[in-house]
Amino acid sequence: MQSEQWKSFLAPYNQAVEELKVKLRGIRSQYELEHSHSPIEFVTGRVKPIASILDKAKRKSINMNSIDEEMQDIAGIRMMCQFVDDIKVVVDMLRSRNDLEIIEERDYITSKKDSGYRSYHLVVKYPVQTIKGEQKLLVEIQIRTLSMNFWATIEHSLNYKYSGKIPDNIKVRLKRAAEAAYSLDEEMSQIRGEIQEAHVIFSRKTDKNRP
Ligand code: 0O2
Repeated sequence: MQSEQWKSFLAPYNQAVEELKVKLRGIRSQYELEHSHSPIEFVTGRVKPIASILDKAKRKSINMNSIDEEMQDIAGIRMMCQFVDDIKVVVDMLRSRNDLEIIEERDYITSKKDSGYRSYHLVVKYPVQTIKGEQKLLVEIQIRTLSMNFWATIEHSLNYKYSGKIPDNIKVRLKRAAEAAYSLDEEMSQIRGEIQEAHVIFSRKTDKNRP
């Protein structure tokens, strides 16, 4: 594809990511208005860079003519939660939405990846309105706790640094770190009530100080 072709191919994916970020961040704002615990801490999104699309297509022998069907994460959304239990709440919330259709679910929390990676992945079909009509696109939504995200971000950078060949001794440490991150999640779940009360008190206090 030439540069102009890439631009028009990726434009609806950009639109999907921007729209979903606004919509999903809106859920958090609604919880904040009600001073109740939001299962969503923050939301990020990105369109896969062209180099990564080409690299993945090569790695997985994906035909460029069917890339929109075969590559499910050209558009990607990440939703970060405080607690492991929040992930299920977010997944249920997404299942009940009528602006997207869930195509596939991958639970890397119950069955973590070999690397130690944990996250809940949903592949959804999301309709974007374009000047040429509606276009339904695949979007991958990754839902994870803050500590799963911390681990994944670090591991992703190391993978990049070592071009996918992380030395064995670091791999072992990363697996240990993944378990430590999961223990942190479990500990936090145990004191969830305390943490939530503190949040409510704190958000009321900051609200009072606002004009
Ligand atoms: P990006 O955008 O740089 O994050 P595959 O891509 O082969 O792993 P598949 O079937 O395409 O697998 O989809 P899957 O399993 O849902 O994983 C795709 C994305 O999940 C990856 O995207 C990562 O974001 C994340 N992921 C999966 N496994 C790991 C892992 O072991 N470590 C980390 N840090 N992230 C992981 P990309 O393609 O890496 O791109």
